[in-house]
Amino acid sequence: MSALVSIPAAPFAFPLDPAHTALVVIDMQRDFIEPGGFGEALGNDVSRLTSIVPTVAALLALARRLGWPVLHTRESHRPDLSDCPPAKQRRGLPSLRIGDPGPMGRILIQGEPGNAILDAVAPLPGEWVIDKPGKGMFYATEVGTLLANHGITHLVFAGVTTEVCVQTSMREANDRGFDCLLIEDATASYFPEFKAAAIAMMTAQGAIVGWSTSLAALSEAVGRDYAK
Ligand code: C5J
Repeated sequence: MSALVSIPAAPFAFPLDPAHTALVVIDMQRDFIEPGGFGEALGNDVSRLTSIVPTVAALLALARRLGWPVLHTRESHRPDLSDCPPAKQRRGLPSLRIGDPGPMGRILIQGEPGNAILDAVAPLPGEWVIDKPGKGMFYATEVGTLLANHGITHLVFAGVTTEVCVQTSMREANDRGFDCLLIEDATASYFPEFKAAAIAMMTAQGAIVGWSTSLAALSEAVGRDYAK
């Protein structure tokens, strides 16, 4: 372990190990976030998701400046749906299911326009991009091996949606022994009450799943103690 940086956070200061930290950006995909995509077609108000894009971009810039590895995920399936359990495919609106033609190509299918990450927060060459068939980033992916091979012990989380893929991924990471910090203003839900509840649940009972803080608090602490 290298020198820890104390990040003001809830429920108490997060002990960041900057030399062993990666930024995880969950599912910043056009279909979830852009007006006219799958998320909006399901009846969701996407403005809550679009509003975090500048903050996620600023967080990415910070991580890149600090030299942290960056891992981007996409919720996506193979075109033949062989990695999509029938139980998952049956969910949602009967007229808009995974694999069906949607407003931006086939819904949640790899390579379709809607499945792409937004240009404003797009991966740079060399960053890790993981296609995940589940809500959690460890299920049926190489994420565990990748993080272990790079000695990562601490994860900073951003992305959408807070209570679905972000929370599931954070819980999976917590069970695997990672210390997890969620950046509150770099994550969003279609339902503000679900975002608040997810953060409350994860940080309760002495950080039972992990910690949360703001981008400003993270930025100021690493700027002061680490990134001189
Ligand atoms: C959802 C996600 N909400 N990325 N996916 O279905 O959270």
